[in-house]
Amino acid sequence: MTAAERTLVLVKPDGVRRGLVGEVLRRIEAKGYTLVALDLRTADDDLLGAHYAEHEGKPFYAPLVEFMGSGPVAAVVVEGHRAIEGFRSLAGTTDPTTAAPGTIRGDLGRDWGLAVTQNLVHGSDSTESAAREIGLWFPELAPAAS
Ligand code: RTP
Ligand code: MG
Repeated sequence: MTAAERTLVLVKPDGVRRGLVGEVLRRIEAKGYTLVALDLRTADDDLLGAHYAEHEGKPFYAPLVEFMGSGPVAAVVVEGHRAIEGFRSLAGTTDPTTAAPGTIRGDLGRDWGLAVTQNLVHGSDSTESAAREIGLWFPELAPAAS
């Protein structure tokens, strides 16, 4: 028996502006995962810098941080067996133009000709990044130090 996992999902500012929070949550719940935390907030540069530290120095970093701070995001902690991999599969690949139909990005996203790839959602990509990201966005959920 494997342990249930938690992953951090963000509905990015483009998804919130387009009124797609409910649609994203519907897909997560319909898949059978559980929502364990949910918060709508506009992230500051400190939080976004920590969240996207792995991308610092890349050409898309500055426009990405600017975009992600341009309005509220819905931050969600999602739980279930293999939820990290499962949500990445629901989200589809990074580029919404070529993401498979049936996925969130493939069904609902497109290229708007903007400076940064606006692709509606974020999902943690490993157990390590999920723990790190949940600690950043929901410090009250961080596991107690042993
Ligand atoms: P995410 O972290 O948002 O779940 O997306 P991801 O794993 O599919 O993509 P990642 O490589 O981690 O990149 C983070 C976000 O940066 C923007 N991006 N733009 N070449 C580009 O213009 C480019 N590459 C990445 C996207 O918003 C991507 O989701
Ligand atoms: Mg990523």
